Amino acid sequence: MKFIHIADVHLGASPDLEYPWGADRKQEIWNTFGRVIEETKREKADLLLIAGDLFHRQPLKKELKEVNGLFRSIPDTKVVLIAGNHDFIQKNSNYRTFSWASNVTGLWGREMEMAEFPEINTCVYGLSYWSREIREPVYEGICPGKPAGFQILLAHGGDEKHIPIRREALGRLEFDYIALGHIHKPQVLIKDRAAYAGALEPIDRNDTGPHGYIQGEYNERGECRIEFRPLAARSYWDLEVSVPENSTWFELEDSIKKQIEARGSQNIYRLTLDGIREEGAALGTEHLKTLGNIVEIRTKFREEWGYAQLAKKYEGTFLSEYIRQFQGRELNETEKKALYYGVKALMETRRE
Ligand SMILES: [Mn+2]
Repeated sequence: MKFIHIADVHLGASPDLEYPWGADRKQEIWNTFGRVIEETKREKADLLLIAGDLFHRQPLKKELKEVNGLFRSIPDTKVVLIAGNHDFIQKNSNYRTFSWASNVTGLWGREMEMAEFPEINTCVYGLSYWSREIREPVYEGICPGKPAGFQILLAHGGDEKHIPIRREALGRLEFDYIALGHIHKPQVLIKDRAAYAGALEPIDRNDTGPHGYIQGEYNERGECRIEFRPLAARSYWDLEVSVPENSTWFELEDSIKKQIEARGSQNIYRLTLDGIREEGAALGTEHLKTLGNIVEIRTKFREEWGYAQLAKKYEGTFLSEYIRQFQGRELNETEKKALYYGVKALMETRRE
């Protein structure tokens, strides 16, 4: 029995809208979901598990029509899904009233339900969110009703407001596999037994690293094996560039460009400049954002060049006096330049 486990697709989300690449993100999330369906077909998976938050908010009818069309295109695969905290079941939820293709099972109840698939000797258990938050650890102590076959729990949560999940408690549950959603970072909680597939596409800049889906197989000997497969169109990465002491601004730009090229120019970067001089940061880190998909820039200043340190080091001199005039308030661009060039001039006279 072969299965594919995805979670937190967040269809309808548009991350990074204020950035140039943001215009494509909404469509990319839909496209990657489409590619999962293709993978399911190519792998001839028996089961597609969707562990909540397929949608970023309440799904519209026309959106469900698209999703259902994709599900209908894989008639040999059973699709089982639950609603998470983002797409929770509201009074008039389209999830419940929609007429789904015959291979689709939604476990929409607020209490645990079971879907049985005798042809693949498998049962899938799960419940849906009926509110934005569930603070009770509702998965603790539940047990599968059927002793034989492959028993799967489809679960969503893992923080204090969204069904707290303790790893030890999960370990005691008698399921063969627990397909988890809600935490966006893909991670295995118990080897080959419980895992978060992670968000299919990263949804915000904190979802760093690879994203994709989990593929699993359950054999006749009752053994389960899972593996993570990256599929996302882009990922967020932390990029730390150390700035050599005597490097020029052009060399710095060049080095950033090369590193972005090497790690994939489609990816989105959180850039940290380590050892940059304070005046460099004042003069143009914003401009660096044009070198690639850079979502934020952090600076770690070179110790000996921090203005505060300089003022302390040269206490009682004109240099220190000069720096203090600019301290303790927000500086405008002209003032930043005045501070920089002033300090530069005073430092140079000191050396003579
Ligand atoms: Mn969630």
